[in-house]
Amino acid sequence: MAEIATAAAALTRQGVPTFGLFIGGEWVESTGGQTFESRNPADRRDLIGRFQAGTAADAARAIRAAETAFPVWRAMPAPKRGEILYAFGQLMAQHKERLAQAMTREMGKVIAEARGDVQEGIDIAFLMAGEGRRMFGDTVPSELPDKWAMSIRQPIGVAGIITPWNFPIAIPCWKMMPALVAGNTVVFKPASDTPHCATLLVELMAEAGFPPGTVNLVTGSGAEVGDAIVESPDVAVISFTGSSATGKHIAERAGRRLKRLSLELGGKNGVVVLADADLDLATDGILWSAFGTTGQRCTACSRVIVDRTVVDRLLGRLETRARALRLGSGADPSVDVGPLINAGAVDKVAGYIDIGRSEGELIVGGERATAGDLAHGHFFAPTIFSGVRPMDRIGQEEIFGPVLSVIPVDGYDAAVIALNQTRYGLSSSIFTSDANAAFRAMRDFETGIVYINAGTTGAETHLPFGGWKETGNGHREAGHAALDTYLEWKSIYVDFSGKLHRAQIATPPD
Ligand code: UN1
Repeated sequence: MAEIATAAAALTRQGVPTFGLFIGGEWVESTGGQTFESRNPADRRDLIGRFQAGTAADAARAIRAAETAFPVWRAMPAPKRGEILYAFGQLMAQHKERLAQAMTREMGKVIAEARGDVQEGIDIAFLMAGEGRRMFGDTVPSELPDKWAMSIRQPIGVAGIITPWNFPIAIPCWKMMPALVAGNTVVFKPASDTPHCATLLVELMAEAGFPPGTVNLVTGSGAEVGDAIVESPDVAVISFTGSSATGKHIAERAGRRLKRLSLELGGKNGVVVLADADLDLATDGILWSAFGTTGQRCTACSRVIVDRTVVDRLLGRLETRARALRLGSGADPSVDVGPLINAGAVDKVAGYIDIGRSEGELIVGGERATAGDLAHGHFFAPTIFSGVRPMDRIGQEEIFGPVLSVIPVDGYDAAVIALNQTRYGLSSSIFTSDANAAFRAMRDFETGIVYINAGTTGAETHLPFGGWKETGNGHREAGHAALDTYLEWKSIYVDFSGKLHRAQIATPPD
């Protein structure tokens, strides 16, 4: 295919595009000589290409290249670094359709959502380009006469960027853009389900003018490449988005080295529907956030906590609309729900259906979708359980698929307790026409993101993104808050009195 006959695919063998690692500005083979395949989850017969199964030695090479590039990159004025980010944003905008098509083919999300994913990458590139002209420190009065006090922010060093497959363009950009504008250099390890998206992204970064070694790409497994990045004493900061289990594994290793670490992990996001809600609007918001991206968003709604007096009316609407959703290849613009990412994801969702049958009542879905061409992909019917109790497993555990649990409660106070009764805290929402209830929710919901009269997805890149409790470890992506992960503070005191000044102790007499 013409669109993948690119620099990265220069290693093509026997007609199958074979993509390289990107180290020190060059596309190279892994020292281990092994490759792995990437296939279309909507049709497993469609082979996208072969990718390098990177090794710990490849990671070490990439880290060395990033270390070598660091002094020059950090010395470039931040506004100039920002100009390269801006050029990269423009290139992404120019290639938006090509990137979106490649994403739908490799990851499966429907094409309109893939375009949105690329757009989030463009948005953060432009936002962070502007941060190159801000990156504020503080200038404050000193407590002593003839003394200047200020703080500035400086890059940390090499950033290890480990990303998931569900937002294969947006999330790498959320992490790499702030890391780079801050003056760090990057070693990027993408998920093994979406190496092609990562490769296309890095190709555009090279074209935009990021100097050799500033951005390095190492595809391969978490156990081999990811661990090597996390364990390396030469990587100063790690940013990871993915499962809680992997997050804990990384946190233990990074913690032993006192390494800075930003984690974005699981979610069990809930929508509260009060008795006075607009039920048609609530239905739209719930369906979009539960079954969009086939439920494979950190922000996906997987619990509806609804006032018992309206549960039947809401369920009726949800059931009718869920039955009408069209499954298929996301490349077809009339399709609503694409495939799950891989066979493991299908097995995991199927396992939760068995659990759900014993805990609640299955209203719709509950099985693999295999009719016609769907048999070639990883499809699962949108599923709704009713009568779920807050502490049931399907009401507590992250499923990361198209499975929605409906939990009836009595009134606002019971809804808040149910909503907060989870170890996660990423996103939440409330549908109500009562302004007082909306303001209570803004105060009471224990999540990093709260929506009023909208579903749980749709975060914009200029506000902080991240979760409370076990969803993360207190850091945020997006917004200027993202810079906190990638910058060190330096406080500077300039004494122009010509005398010894002793802070917190009286100034000596003249
Ligand atoms: C994620 O699933 O990790 O708010 C990111 C949203 C998107 C980002 C989701 N803007 O759903």
